[in-house]
Amino acid sequence: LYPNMLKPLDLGFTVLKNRVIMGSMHTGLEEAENGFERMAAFFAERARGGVSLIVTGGFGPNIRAATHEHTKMLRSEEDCVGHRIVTEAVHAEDGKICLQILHTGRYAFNENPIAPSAIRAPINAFTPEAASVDQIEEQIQDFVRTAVLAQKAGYDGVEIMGSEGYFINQFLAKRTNQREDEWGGDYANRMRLPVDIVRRVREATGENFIIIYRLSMLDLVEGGSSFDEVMTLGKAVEKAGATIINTGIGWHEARIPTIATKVPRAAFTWVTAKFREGLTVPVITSNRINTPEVAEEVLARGDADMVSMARPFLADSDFIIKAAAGRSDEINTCIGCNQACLDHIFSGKLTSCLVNPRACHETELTISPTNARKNIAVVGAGPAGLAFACTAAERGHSVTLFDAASEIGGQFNIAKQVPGKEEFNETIRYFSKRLEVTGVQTKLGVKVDQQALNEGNFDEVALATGIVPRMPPIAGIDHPKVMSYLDVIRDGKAVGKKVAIIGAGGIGFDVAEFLTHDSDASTNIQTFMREWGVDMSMQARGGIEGMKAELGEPSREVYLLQRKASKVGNGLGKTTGWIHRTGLQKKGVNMIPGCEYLKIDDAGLHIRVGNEESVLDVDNIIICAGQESLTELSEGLSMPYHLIGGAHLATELDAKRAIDQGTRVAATI
Ligand code: FMN
Repeated sequence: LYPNMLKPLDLGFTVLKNRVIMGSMHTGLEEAENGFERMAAFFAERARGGVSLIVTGGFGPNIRAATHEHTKMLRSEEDCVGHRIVTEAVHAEDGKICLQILHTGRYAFNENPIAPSAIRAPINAFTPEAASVDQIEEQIQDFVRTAVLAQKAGYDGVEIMGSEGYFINQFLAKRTNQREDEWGGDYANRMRLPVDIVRRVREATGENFIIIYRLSMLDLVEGGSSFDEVMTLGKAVEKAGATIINTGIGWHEARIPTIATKVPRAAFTWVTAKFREGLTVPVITSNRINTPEVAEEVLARGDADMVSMARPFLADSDFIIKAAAGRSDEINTCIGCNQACLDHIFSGKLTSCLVNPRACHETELTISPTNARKNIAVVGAGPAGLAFACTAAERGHSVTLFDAASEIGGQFNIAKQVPGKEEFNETIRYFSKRLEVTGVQTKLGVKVDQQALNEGNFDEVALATGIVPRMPPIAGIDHPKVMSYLDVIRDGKAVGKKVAIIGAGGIGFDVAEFLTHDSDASTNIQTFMREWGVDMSMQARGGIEGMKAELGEPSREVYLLQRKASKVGNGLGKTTGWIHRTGLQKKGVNMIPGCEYLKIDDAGLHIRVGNEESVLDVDNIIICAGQESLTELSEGLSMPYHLIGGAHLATELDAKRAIDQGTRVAATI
């Protein structure tokens, strides 16, 4: 099974037990109360699950270099005490762990960032100070000090973060480095900083310490590195003493998706493959590798020596042991949604995972065997009902799951049909296997009523009956042109060439995507790169300079309307909203905020925006104006019940809340 993925890698002074590292993620546990204990539990669970090497989230080498002013650091012998809790916990599980040193440079969210030149980043409000020569020396010393302390704290190595547009990357690229001294100008000067850092960290930590250098192989910004420069840097970093080189793709300010669910699996391993040809140290590839099959394929093809998976280890800590035991179908697969990980981090919340609410909550959300076995009915096999049923059954309860539909998944069956959301299939696959493993009795195609529940000898009931789409009170809403999103996506009803969508929340965006999408960009790497204007021949600087995005003519004319006056798509995910907006804009979708719906008739949809009235002469009007909870079963039940998921709250369809709530309620009954 997976011979390439599970093959050990001998680094000379130490052996990694397989070819998978858990990629760096700053989760917010670093700064949380009892953060070290919680990080220890989080990482130890992953080490127990078989990953060969873990990289921590980024830690700043000094306060100006850290992401925030309150970011945790490793600056003194005293700080080692906390870190030792983490390293000891990982070692106790036969794992290895490296500390990532991340200097944010001009990306720091504090008032006085420091960078090669005083050029503000488009994604930051603060303009950095250009570092003096002495200050550059101090930054290097701080990298070295952090590495030495990491070694003292028991880490097996460090990862030096040189990609994603952070400090080191800022020195490398002309875009951000306009210095005229020995740290700027030609490439030999611009790459002096990373090479010096690696060399001096190696000198200070000795031979038997892992140094991973995360190298930006494709900047995806104008004025980024050329591929020749990337190769030159790779060779220099290797010579300076790096043990392993890891792949970084895209600066944070880049406007090309690199990790969202729309990005095809393993979309960027061709870059690492090209890079690897010129090097001798092991090379790691990264981004959107989320199943053992994909990891194996990437390694078998020789694209890299190792793969990094970050979010897949939020989704499932036991990824490796399940794969090794031939139980890949039990893996909870990362769907690349970013809704509970990256979106949380960028809004100051603790990371978790939409498909696994225990991620980063290991000490707080425990699922332990029950000592009072109950007979439980769950009505509705959508995300909330599935999470509840499996968790309750895993704890030892006797669980029967009913759904009127002939398949499990609820609204996930709608989501999975939206182009770019194919990954939702994996969540349904995971749950169908987990129902089997945990022994839930599943009764599909069965519509239960109160009587059946009351007579069924159940101690408790979980009502996860979901929602119905809300029909807004617009004159003419019964017109044959009008459809609900379920008509369109679930039932595949024919839709005309000119369409108005009422409601621009997540579902409105999904429907617009569904109606305008006619390529395989979310599964075909070549199409994806063509549509986003990425050069696969390695000629363009930064991978994009001078490139044009190539898209076919849109197949439909679509209006995406909302009542609110704010920007259309404002409520979408913090780290993915721009991708959805840009994608639809490229397809010519007209987004109209502040829209009042007057009436619907044969002429189309009559609207008023400000004082202007107009008629959109559309063939169809699709309603995505929210939904209402289905709760009628709750009346007249003779036993305690729990309302979960959309049946509990229907404001927006929210799988993250549904799975979290289903799991938490089931963990406590
Ligand atoms: N990469 C870093 O190099 N340093 C970080 O501190 C870091 N923090 C992250 C935090 C979160 C919540 C996530 C989701 C990603 C973070 N990353 C960070 C990027 C990941 O290392 C990785 O490159 C990215 O998630 C793509 O890989 P994946 O598809 O396997 O998740």
